[in-house]
Amino acid sequence: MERGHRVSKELSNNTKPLRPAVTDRIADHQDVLLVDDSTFIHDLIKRRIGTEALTIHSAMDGERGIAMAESIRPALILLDLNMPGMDGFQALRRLMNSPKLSDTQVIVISASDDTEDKVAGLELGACDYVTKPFNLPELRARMRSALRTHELLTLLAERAQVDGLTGIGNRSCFDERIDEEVSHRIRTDADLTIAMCDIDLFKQVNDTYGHAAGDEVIRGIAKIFNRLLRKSDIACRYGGEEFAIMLRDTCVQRAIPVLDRIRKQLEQTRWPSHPEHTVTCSFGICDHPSGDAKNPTDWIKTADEALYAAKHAGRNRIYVGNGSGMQSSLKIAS
Ligand code: GH3
Ligand code: MG
Ligand code: MG
Repeated sequence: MERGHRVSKELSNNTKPLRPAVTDRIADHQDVLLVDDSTFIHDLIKRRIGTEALTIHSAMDGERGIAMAESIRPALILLDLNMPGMDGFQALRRLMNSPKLSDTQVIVISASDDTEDKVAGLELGACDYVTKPFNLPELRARMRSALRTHELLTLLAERAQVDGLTGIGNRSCFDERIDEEVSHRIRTDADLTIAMCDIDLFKQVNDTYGHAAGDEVIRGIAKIFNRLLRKSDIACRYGGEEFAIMLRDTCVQRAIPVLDRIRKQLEQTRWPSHPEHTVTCSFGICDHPSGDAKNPTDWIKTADEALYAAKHAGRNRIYVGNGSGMQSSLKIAS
């Protein structure tokens, strides 16, 4: 509530408060980028609209505006149409095509009252069009509306990456993060360990104690990951009873004891619905992928093959797969 009220107050003194559900989500601080060749407009907007909660960044032309937008990733861009060099329409087209700016809202601000310009701006993807000279309360209200849309899009994107049962990341989250981490590793030669983890004989838990008891185990394992992994590590629910784990800046030799602590913790966990029935997990670690080290799919494939070998060898153990295939996997623990 607090945060939203602050933004709504900052943006407008006498407009209606935001709806509560949205209000709760308005971020503490928002970045707005103004792209305009007039220093007068920059002064006016900075003085009358910029606040502690709303930082106004300035770019004087389209080219610079695009570069700043991609580095700041503002919630909102106020974009002039008539600028020397690249005009506002060209800039708008480029901003709309930038994957980094998919949630960024753009309001065109232009002296042109021409319907064709308005239609073109909106059709290119601007969320609004305000004519100059603008009325400040009206501009504030329109900015507030655009910032609310940005907030909702961000919230939707976040929710789409969270697993509903456990609250940890889902498959889509993992797929995105592994792409980033594998590229980072290639660029910097940083250590990276990828592991897959699958609950052993989980079907028995569901069949014997019911689906709700099975769900409790899945949730419990996610909590163990949260507790025993570092903040920088990423554990996601990869599918049904399978988890994928990324240990950043961690070589396999360091990752093994971490995962083994999780394995042992699970072995010792007593579940409220079936204290007599222990649940275990098998782990497969990718040391070096057997295929292309640049390809995240090959990292997962190698970890999966190691997991399969761990299952085959009797479950509740950790296997490591490397470029030479499964024959060279080490049995780490059982
Ligand atoms: P293994 O050790 O070989 O992995 O045996 P398993 O029994 O764990 O493997 P199997 O693939 O035969 O069964 C997995 C079970 O996991 C079947 C499926 O119903 C259950 N499962 C998948 N997702 C969920 C879920 O969200 N909740 C519950 N309760 N069960 C789930
Ligand atoms: Mg299983
Ligand atoms: Mg399975």
